[in-house]
Amino acid sequence: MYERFKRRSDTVNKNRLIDWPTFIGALLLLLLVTVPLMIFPEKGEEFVLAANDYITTNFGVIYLLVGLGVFFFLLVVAFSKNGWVKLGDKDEKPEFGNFSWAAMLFCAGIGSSILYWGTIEWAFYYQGPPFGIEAGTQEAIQWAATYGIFHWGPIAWAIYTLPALPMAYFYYVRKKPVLKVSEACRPLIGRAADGIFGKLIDVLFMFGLLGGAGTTLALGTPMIAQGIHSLTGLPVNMVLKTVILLLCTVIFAISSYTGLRKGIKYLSDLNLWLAIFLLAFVLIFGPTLFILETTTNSIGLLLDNFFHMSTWTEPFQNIGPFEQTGFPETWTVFYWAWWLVYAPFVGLFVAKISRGRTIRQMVLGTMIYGTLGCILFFGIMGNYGLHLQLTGEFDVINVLNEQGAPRAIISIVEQLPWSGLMLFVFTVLAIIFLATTFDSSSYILASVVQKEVDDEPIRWNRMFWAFGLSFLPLILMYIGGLSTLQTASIVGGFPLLIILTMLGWSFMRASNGDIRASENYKPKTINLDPKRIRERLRRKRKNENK
Ligand code: NM2
Repeated sequence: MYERFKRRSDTVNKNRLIDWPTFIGALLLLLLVTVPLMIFPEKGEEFVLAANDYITTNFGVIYLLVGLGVFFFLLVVAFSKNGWVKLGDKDEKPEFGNFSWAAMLFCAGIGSSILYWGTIEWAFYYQGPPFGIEAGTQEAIQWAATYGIFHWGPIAWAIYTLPALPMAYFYYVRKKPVLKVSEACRPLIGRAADGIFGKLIDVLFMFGLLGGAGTTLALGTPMIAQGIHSLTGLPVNMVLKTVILLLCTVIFAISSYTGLRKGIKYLSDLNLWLAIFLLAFVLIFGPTLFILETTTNSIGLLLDNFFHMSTWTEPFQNIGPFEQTGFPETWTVFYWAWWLVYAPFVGLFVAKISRGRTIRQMVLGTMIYGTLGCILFFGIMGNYGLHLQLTGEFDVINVLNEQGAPRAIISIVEQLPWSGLMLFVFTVLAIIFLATTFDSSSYILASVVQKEVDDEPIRWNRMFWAFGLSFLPLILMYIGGLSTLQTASIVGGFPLLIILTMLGWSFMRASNGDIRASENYKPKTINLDPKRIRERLRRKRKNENK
């Protein structure tokens, strides 16, 4: 009896931890956006597309500048005194080993989209190259193999890493048991973090993430469906897509339910091993030399042109004889916006798993492991497809243009030796990649709607957001509004540009202040005394004359 009573009162006590205004605010905002889209899909789509056009055209340059700025900022943080600060107590060892840490961070931040774009992105650039280069030329092909790596490279990972700084700092150094974006802005906005402004920041972040996850599902589900169709012959229809979505949801719900140290960790490790197997197989049994050469060449091209690519705005578009390709808006700006809506979530997650590391280890680890992982996917999967195209073994571009990207991706995998097995591995990997992104997002969404997160967010709360994450895309998939939601999330993520800047600023303010106040702080400036210098020189001359 007492036990039952105690359990009930524990639950009631735990429920007090829920931050209801944020919880309900996020739900309301979502309904506010999705219900009109359900009732007026066409008008809604028109409006969202126009808003997207307006933002990417007029503010595209800001996205590019923020991307580059964040990259430099993180390098400065990593190599300055701020980077040496330990996230945790003095003698604390990292909570997770390097492999699991890298696996978790990669699998949280990267979903099935890497299998999608990693395999096919080159084909889009092949046909629509950047910098006004003619399509199909050797130069265009080199860029086709390179641009994907840039869009999934150091700047993209820097956007992911920045929010982790203040969040990890407040959680493990200042020991505030709150995992929220608003909390990380506190040094800048003060008490407003507890008020309506703070709630708005959290709700906006949640809205962006739910929409960004919608984009992931919109890309991942048809690709998995194509894989299952090729494996089993089942027709690709709504029923199959719904079953896939539900299956993924069940997997990531279980993973999220069992928590960080069990489900999320094991699924991430499995994810990484399977990915290593796929990549090694394609590298060994595919055109190994071509893959190595093209990837190496792409890395060089990228390093040579890093600044050009990160600042290319296509400035003379539509002026005089110059035609607009829209490349920067369609690709780079879209990508930065997509990484941005995921960034606070990945930041919160990276922060949570980084106990016992220094800030410098966290920052460089995320940027380096993340970029390397993406290079592997784009270099191996992408160049395998490119090789099929160039040798004429398989006309990827034709399938892409005639039957769409999911079919083209699966057809590329079907060209591998032991195609049945490899298709199976690819499809399972896509499902797990999806699940590992969604288990950590539901974990983080649950943390944000709690006033405090003791060790892990409350279980029913984690479950609620796990199902919430796929419920909305599911409905939108039926009425055909999913692509509108994607665009809406990119538009909705616009305020995150400001929030990101606030997060960086807030970290610097807090950490600089704390470092200065700490006992073993030594100021870096040396004030030289001219009198003493003159004295020293005089003595030296005297000695020499002797
Ligand atoms: N990013 C990395 O769909 C996914 O793979 C999740 C996508 C932002 C482009 C993240």
